Amino acid sequence: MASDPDDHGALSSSTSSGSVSNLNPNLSTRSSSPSVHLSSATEYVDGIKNQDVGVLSRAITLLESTRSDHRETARTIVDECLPASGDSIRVAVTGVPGVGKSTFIETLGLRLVEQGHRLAVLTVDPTSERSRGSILGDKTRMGDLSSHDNAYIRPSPTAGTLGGVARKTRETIVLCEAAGYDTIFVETVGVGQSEVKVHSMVDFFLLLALAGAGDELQGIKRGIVEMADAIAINKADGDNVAAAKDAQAEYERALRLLADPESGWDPPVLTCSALTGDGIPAVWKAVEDYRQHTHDNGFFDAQRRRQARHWLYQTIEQRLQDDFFSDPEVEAARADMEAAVESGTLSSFAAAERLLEVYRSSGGA
Ligand SMILES: Nc1nc2c(ncn2[C@@H]2O[C@H](COP(=O)(O)OP(=O)(O)OP(=O)(O)O)[C@@H](O)[C@H]2O)c(=O)[nH]1
Ligand SMILES: [Mg+2]
Repeated sequence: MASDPDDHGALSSSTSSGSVSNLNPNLSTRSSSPSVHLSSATEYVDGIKNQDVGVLSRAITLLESTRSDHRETARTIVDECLPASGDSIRVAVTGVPGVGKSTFIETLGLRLVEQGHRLAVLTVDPTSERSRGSILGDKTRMGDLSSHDNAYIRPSPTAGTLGGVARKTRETIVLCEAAGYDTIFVETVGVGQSEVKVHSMVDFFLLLALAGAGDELQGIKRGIVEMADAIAINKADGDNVAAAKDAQAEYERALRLLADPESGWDPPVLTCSALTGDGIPAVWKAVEDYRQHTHDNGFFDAQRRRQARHWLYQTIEQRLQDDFFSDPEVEAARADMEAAVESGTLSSFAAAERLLEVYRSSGGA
């Protein structure tokens, strides 16, 4: 149960908008229901189960809200959707900025929806500071996909800590599955901590990489390569095909040095072009083969159970942190404690104990 050092809970989420109507106004453009006010969680759940995209979008907006009454309703919605969720494949698409994640999702996604799959695309963005422009940019990049009836694209919430954003993404997966989406793609934006969070909510972790593997392997943390269930060298097109093959061999060598994964699955290294579509079906075949393999050996369900346990504790941590940092008495005492720690008159540990004492005696615990 690792705590996230960058995660300050309510410290930063308190700067986000508390009003549902202000959040993500550029959501689904295909809302099929009029914007009537839905009051009860049951109405939301019914709408979601009826595959009403407008209701789904508004339920996700509730999840993202910082208002406690919204969160309360959202928690009930998630609870009631849970039994209808889970029948899906959840795939993380990761890789350095510009590797082609969005283009890859667009190309593969279009194939899948045309085969009759229902696809939800979510993003986890640890920077949390993206301008509206780049979010709209992503939607434009996935233009054909986002206008398809079988696809639902939901950008990351624009505010909140990584821990908070990850929890919301995890809950959003539940709602999307209850709304009948059988394939979930989670695109991570940026590299580092976000991959670790996303790894704990997906069945399959796809790492996109680029040719120039020598440099590339150093840029991508070893831990991220270790999490990969497949690596696809993207942009294997035009003059870049030979370099992509070299990179493929290099990654294969790198993978051989790693311990065998617990899934018993041998992660393949493939090449593809999200632009031309070359090699994309083979990447999807790897996902399907993995699914079959891990269903047969029990790893698929075991991993989901472990993830559910992980999120139990993540949620507790997050809630405790939020409660602590939003406590007015803690808030009032913090500046003095910080000053004492900085001037060396009090140790960090003693100051922490005092703040926790303030929290407990204010009725927080
Ligand atoms: N030649 C070539 N270009 C590609 C390919 N895939 C993506 N690109 C281009 O690479 C650029 C970045 O692609 P994106 O799909 O936005 O990359 P991303 O990984 O989603 O980027 P971020 O979301 O910013 O992290 C765009 O200009 C794409 O057109 C490919 O297979 N071949
Ligand atoms: Mg992208």
